[in-house]
Amino acid sequence: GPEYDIDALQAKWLPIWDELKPFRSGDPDDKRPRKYILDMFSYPSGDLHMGHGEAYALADVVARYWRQQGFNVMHPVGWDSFGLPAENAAIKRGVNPRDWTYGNIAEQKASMRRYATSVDWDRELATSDPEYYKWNQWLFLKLYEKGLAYRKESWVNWDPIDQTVLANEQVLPDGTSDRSGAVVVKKKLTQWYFKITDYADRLLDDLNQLEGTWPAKVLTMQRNWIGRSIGADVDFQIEGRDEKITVFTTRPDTLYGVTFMVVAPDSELAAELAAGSTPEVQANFAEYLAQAQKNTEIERQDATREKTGIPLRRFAINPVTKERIPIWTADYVLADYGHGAVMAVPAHDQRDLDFARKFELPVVVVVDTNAPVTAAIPVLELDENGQAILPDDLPSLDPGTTGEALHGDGRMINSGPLDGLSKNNAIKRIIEQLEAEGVGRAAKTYRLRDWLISRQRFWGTPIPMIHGADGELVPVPEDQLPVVLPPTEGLDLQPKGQSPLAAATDWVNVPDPRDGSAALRDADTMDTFVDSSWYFLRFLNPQDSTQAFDPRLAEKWAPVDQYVGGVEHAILHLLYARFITKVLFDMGHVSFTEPFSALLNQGMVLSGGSKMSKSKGGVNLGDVIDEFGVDAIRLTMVFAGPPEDDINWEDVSPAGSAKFLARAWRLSGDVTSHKDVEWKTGDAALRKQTHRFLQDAPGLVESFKFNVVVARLMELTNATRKVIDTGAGGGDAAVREATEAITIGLSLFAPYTAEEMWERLGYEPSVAYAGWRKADPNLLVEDSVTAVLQVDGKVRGRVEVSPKISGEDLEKLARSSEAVIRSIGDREVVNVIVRAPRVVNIATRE
Ligand code: ANZ
Repeated sequence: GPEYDIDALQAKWLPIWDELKPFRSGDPDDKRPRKYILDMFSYPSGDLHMGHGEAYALADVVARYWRQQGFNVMHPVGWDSFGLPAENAAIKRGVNPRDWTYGNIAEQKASMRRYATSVDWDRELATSDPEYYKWNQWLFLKLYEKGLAYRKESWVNWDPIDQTVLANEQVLPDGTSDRSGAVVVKKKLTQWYFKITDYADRLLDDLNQLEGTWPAKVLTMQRNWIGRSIGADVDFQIEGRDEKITVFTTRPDTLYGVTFMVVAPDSELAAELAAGSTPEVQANFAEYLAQAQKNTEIERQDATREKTGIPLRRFAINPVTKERIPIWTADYVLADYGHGAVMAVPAHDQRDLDFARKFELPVVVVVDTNAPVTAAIPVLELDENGQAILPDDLPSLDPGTTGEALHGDGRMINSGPLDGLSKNNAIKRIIEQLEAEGVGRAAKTYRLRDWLISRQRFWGTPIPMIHGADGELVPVPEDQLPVVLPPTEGLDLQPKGQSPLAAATDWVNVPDPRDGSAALRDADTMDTFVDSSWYFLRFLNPQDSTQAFDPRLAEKWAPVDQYVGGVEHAILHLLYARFITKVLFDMGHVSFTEPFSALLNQGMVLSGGSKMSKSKGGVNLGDVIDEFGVDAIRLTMVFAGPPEDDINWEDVSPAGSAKFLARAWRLSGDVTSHKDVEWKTGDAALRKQTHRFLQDAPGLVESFKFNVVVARLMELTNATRKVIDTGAGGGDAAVREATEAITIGLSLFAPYTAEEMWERLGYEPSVAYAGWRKADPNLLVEDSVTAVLQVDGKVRGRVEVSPKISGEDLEKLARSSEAVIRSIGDREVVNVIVRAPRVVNIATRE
């Protein structure tokens, strides 16, 4: 017979699907329930790689599954096509970033089409199209109107290789840029920010809604990133300065133990305090600041690093003890956390203690951590006088000597009115006192910083603002959007700390919208994370030139039911998309507050234990597809294990997948019975196995156990083959039934093979329209057991029941048995003993 030829199938079916468009989702009259299934869109920096291959195969199972279950599925695709790689390639190779980007999109698109994910190509979009980025500009203006977009001068993360600022999120834990690998330094610049910190509480609290549908790991990462701390702000009077210094502390209970104060060297406060001090301090300070700025934030927070710092020879007054305490500056205090200053409590904070020991500052214990706070302490032994024998290994309460700060709970000491209280009660009491005296208040602080969105680069969305000659900022009027990027010709794209757009004279010089006078465009472009913060809404009507998205369509389709993508986006992208969604909610544009109801993070495809990438080499997706075919690769991706696990390419067998597909395909050629076969006949065991598969597969898919579904398909294929070869042959109705179930199941993973099988079984394309087959409950009954029904110990009947029958059901059966009813007669039932599934005994009396 004919051979299984995947290349031929690929060539045959792709144009037919193009014609049929079975994955369109836009019909407004479609009455089916809806599902929105989305993969994180791709950055077109080259052809698709193995990671795309995995993510797209997984998301496509979900999309195809819900379609089979009778849903109208939206599964769009697009390109996250602005960003540095295009610009860097342009600089390195002299190509136009536009040509480079759109060339890559064409390449990826061809590969993706061949990969046959069930996407609605009519919804394709690219963020670098003016039709798209116009709406980024609209969004920017809306945020600006609400006071959520603002400019400020501040220390920013500066990538000295790419010559651009980076968001905190783009600085890796080792202090290097996630883009260029350069060691990130600090630079003072005026930049645009989005006020995400206004949303910190909601971004944190709403994570609870995602519990169970987002990976726990991602929820934790988001929570830590937002990093809410609860405590108090305390005001300290400064000698020789009118304004007080406010510090944030999580431990206001330790206020009586404050022995000095520390301000961040790179804070304005430090500069001011130093300036008002001696010339010697001023000189030392300048030197220390320069030193401190060489360190990354990560280094500064490293608890094991030797503490450094200098005294500012200025003094503060402790608001409760009225003691005069020295003010120091040290780089372990960060300028942009809390208020950039700390009240140092060396007895109870390890950083403060390390610092105090190094510079010989006093240590005052204010919490007796040996004093029990609750009754839940070990029972002490008593001596002959009835006195408790204290263990002699109680920890020392002298951190100044031991070097170990006392972190635990205990009873307050040396703390005036707080003495004897537990930590939590002391916190409550002291906050009341501070508030009453007007020198402090309950407060929260977050790790989250405002989102720095401006970039001094070319290939991004121009910021739609104009700088008037009078220094005023004027928004570009909405009817003048989009502000389209100028041509690159004649522009020097080489990074230099200022946007290359500033040199596009014709573009940058504009009339002031207020009076037509000479003005300048803002030359910065937006962080590409702005582009991806709302793209899921643009997919709903990507061609709409009148609005960013249609609120009525958003009402229908959004939020996204299932989002699929890599864990590398666990913080940045997801946080920004959540933020923008809440902003749109507050403006009344959407009625939901979370963009992605469920999230699946696929694992990575590894080669030799490390992530495959263009630079590190490894297996190329196009090559393995050429060798084994699309279906075998897709099947291999889902069969390798649970989706969230990494795949070691050495451990999987695309050749094995191809062999299985050929086996399944061969079944469809061996089925000789007709479509209008008498379904209720044929090999009984095979029918049971088929219906067990139809019953179990949906639950398995919905819990992402795709690999188990594939294993079950393999078993069913083997069983069907056995019946053909040794039993009734291909004419058996059960063989057709099984093969059809296999085809429909396989269409989730191997679309070309399944489509061809469907045709060979005598159906019109496409198998995507086939729908899932319902299992026949009669074929799901397991082998039965005989239960004995007794009355007063005498057997009165027997029934066949499921081995899984509940005691309650068995008792009901017994009580409804005619023989049992007759035997009970008019006697009273006093006791029923049920031992499911074997026996029921009913005891009676007269
Ligand atoms: C006094 C104190 C006593 C503190 C004590 C802790 C323990 P988290 O939990 O991370 O929010 N702090 C405040 N601002 C800081 C800054 N800009 N740079 C470095 N450290 C800063 O940490 C809050 C604690 O970190 C605050 O509470 C403060 O030290 C310090 F037994 O105040 B604590």
